[in-house]
Amino acid sequence: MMAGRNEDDGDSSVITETKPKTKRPPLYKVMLLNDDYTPMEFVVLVLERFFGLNHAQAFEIMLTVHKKGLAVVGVFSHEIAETKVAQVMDFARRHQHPLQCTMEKED
Ligand code: TYC
Repeated sequence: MMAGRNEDDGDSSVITETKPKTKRPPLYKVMLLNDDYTPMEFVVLVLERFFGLNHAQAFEIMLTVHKKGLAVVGVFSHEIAETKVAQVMDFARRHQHPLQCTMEKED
């Protein structure tokens, strides 16, 4: 390279900011919905079995759903969230309880 002959003379600069875009996969909230028929103890069992909560945590979240109508019980990748929803819905259906579990993309 010859001295003093750089192509960029600095007169007009084009700044192309490239953000370090590290794309993380979107996360999904898994929610339980309240209903009038599913027994409280069944919901507690679901939370212990499929979401790894201890009895006290499970009871607390069950009560939140009971009082508020719904609650987020966990946040997962799309595939894991789908599996959790399917497991809960299948378990509830097999026990003939109307318990509903849904997922929603996190903002
Ligand atoms: N509301 C139910 C009852 O009184 C209990 C319940 C809690 C049901 C949470 C569903 O997601 C639920 N037996």
